[in-house]
Amino acid sequence: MAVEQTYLMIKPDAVARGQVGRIVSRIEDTGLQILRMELATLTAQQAAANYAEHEGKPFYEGLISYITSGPVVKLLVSGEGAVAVCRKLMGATNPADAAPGTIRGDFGLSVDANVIHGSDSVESAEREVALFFG
Ligand code: DAT
Ligand code: MG
Repeated sequence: MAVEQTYLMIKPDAVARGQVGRIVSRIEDTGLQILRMELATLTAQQAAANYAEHEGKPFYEGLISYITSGPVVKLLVSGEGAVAVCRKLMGATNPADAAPGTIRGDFGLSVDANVIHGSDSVESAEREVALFFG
């Protein structure tokens, strides 16, 4: 494995429920390094760019309105195998399927309010880091 960067984002439901500190602790506990961390509300353009692969799907419009509905915490995380380490830490997309001990398994409410986003590949990470941290 190589040192990678990945983009994580704590979603509006988790920010609203006051779960940011506990989620950030789990990221820090992996030993990966947080290089940037920022509270912000996404623009519609940023949301559309981040989720372009899902355009046209039945859940797309709801996803865009949800992710822009309130502040998120944007994170740039770095370390050995950071993309895969973070995907494993997040757990399955649907919290109902996510294992206990994963962020979605422990904090997630539903597939459309599933607490955290994480890049799914090194290529996605490069695009998302550029999109959200320029
Ligand atoms: P992931 O976030 O695990 O990479 P994804 O890229 O397939 O999952 O989907 C992006 C987001 O879209 C996901 O975090 C929540 C939402 N989503 C996915 N499938 C959904 C569905 N069937 N119903 C509602 N929302 C969904
Ligand atoms: Mg995805």
